[in-house]
Amino acid sequence: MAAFDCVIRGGEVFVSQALVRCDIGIRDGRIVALGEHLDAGDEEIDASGRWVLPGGVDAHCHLDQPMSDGAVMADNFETGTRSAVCGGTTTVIPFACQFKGQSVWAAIEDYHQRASQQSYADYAFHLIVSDPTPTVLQDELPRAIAEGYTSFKIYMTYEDMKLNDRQILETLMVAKSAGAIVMVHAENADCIDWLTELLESAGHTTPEYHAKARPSAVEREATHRAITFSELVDVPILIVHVSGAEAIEQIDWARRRGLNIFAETCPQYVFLTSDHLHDPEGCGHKFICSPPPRDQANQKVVWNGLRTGTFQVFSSDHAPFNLDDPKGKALHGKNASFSKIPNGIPGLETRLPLLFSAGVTQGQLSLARFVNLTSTYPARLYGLFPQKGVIAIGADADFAIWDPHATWTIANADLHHAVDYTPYEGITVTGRVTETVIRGRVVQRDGRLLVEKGSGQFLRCHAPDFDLM
Ligand code: DUC
Ligand code: ZN
Ligand code: ZN
Repeated sequence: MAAFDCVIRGGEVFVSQALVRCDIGIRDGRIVALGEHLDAGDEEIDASGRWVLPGGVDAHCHLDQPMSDGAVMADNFETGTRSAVCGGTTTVIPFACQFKGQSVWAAIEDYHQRASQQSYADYAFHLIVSDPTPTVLQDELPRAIAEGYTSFKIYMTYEDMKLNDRQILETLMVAKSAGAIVMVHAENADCIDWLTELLESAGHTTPEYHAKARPSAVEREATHRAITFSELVDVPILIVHVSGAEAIEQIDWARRRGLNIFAETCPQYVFLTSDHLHDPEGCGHKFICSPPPRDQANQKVVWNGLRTGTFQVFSSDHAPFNLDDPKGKALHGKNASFSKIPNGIPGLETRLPLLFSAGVTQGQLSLARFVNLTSTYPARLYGLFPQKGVIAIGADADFAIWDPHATWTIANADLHHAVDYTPYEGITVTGRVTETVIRGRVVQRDGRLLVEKGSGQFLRCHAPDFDLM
């Protein structure tokens, strides 16, 4: 019998925050040896000339999420996670969304059915809390947290989701007492509604007005308010999809005051600008997401935040809607006002290569920062570490094996999601994940799936680790 089920040999492996040349011995899906000249495995993977990094953890993506307006996401768990693993992501954390009037457990059960036997990647769930009734607060959430759903997202905007200030405070209290992390979508709903009405009544309905209806000030105000609630309740929070300088200023200010505020940003805030919404060929709806992409000056500030530690998490916020689909971006017709276009863009497969290329290859980010932002810190914050997010003895054998020198051009035709476009079409990147390994099994090689759907496992999350720095 061979010493290992699998040995990954000859690569440069990311261990203890740096690349070292060593072999990896895997048994029963976990890393059991790191060293030179390991004995043979039943299976051998030759990683020479390549970098072996922890598999990516995409901690913010929407898959098969029912929408209250009737829109239908293009990706389910099969197609979304197929795309994720082909981009080097081995764990996804999508959302089980509670609709108003629904119990949290009904939402959790629904999402288990959607994911069961479908996923290529391992997966956990965040909850979306849209109806914090006394039963939800006193009974359902504490029980859900105890059973491994230790993070939930709340919204300060979107009619069907938003909580008022009192509800936010009460939800934060539950997170504090039961040991969860709350992710906050920070945009001021009334300001957006008011601006939208003004713009639409003046006849301004094309996609570029989406950004004008959701300017930085509405994000700044809500970010500040969320920080204030976190301070009052004395519980850490994470601000999701931070788009630019004004929200960053609030987050940095809060940290200087000693508050434990975490922050996430996404590819759309460093690779897109609001100019993309202004498309003379009428394709601006491709780029409608909230908060909207800002301008180049804001992109620079977000890059700076990625480099210097404002951000702990870099997620895709994959929210996939087809363009020419009456259930997708064209839900209300191709010429509908910006306010009627489903929000969200795809990005599960392109998240890692985009950041690797513009960050690591081009010298804007250290490799350690890249790995922390895309794998280790999300695993820690969301209670999956050290099973996920690290290459260490005892951790799951989840790897993205990179050719750091491969140069390629992103084309939707080559991606593995079920969405009919990518907002990153035509961008040339250097660095490509050639193989993805989950619990010791090669799940994709050069874009070819080697396992059946359903090989991904559900993960229960532990308490968040707030001690990242
Ligand atoms: N904004 C969100 O808050 N969620 C999904 C997509 C989007 O654009
Ligand atoms: Zn959001
Ligand atoms: Zn989202």
